[in-house]
Amino acid sequence: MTIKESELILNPDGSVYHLNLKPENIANTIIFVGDQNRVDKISKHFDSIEFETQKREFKTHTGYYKNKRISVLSTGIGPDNIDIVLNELDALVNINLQTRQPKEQTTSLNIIRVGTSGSLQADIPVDAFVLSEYGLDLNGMLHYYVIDGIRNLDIEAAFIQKTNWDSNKSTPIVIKNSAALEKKLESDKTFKGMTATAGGFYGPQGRVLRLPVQDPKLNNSMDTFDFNGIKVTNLEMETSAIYGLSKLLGHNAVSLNAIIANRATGNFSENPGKAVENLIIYTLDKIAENITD
Ligand code: R1P
Repeated sequence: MTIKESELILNPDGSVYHLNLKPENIANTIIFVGDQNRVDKISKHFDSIEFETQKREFKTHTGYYKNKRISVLSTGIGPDNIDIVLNELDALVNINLQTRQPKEQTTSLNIIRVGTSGSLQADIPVDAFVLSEYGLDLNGMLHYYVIDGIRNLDIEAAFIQKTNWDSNKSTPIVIKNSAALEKKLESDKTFKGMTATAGGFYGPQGRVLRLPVQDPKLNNSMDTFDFNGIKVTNLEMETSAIYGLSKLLGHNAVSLNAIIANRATGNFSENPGKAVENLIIYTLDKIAENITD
């Protein structure tokens, strides 16, 4: 199968369209951040930087941290951007960009999100780290793919029943992280649970400014959801999309979030920058210690 120019768009220099990257520009282990300014906050810890580029919100630095080659890439906000980022990164490793043929031998990337998020549980305080065992997709992007093999229908059904989920909204999807990568990133510092991924910041996360929301009780029914001990720990905008597309494409993904707000208690971190910095150093050291590729 030759992939047409209209489907896999390349720039005149041969790089993939949105990310501006060529295969040699990325490491096997890639840190995703939302905010493009967070890329420098990570690469400032590198011993050396070999490559830098940016197009729109997609900024990439590749370099070495303690002899480990790592890329850090900003995805911008939301699951729609994750669709672009995962498909273009996968093309870099699993499609021959000259012949436009998928490769027979595929490569698995290690993808680690270092994000910020709001906690839904009173006992997961601001400044804590959450490692998402599951992504709970509330935004619907993944429904455009064939996802039957990656769903967790029992948890989804329980969530739909508990929240009395309105069928006009996209059906929730639950996707597991990479257990192997989780082992390499976890510690007694990481809270674990299910991260809900919304397709917006205000209404889709239950924030009311001037517009009423379809279900004002949603956050409350989410924070009391419990499926055999699996609780919805936090709410953000990327994790389920990363987990879903990574699983479908054969990559390993884990999402770590610094909790900067607690929606249950109403608290906000006094120093969110410090919370993110702590998570950055934690993640870089875990990668250097435990990921060999
Ligand atoms: C919203 O302010 C953004 O912050 C969170 C959300 O997921 C969303 O992208 O994550 P990042 O700080 O990684 O962008």
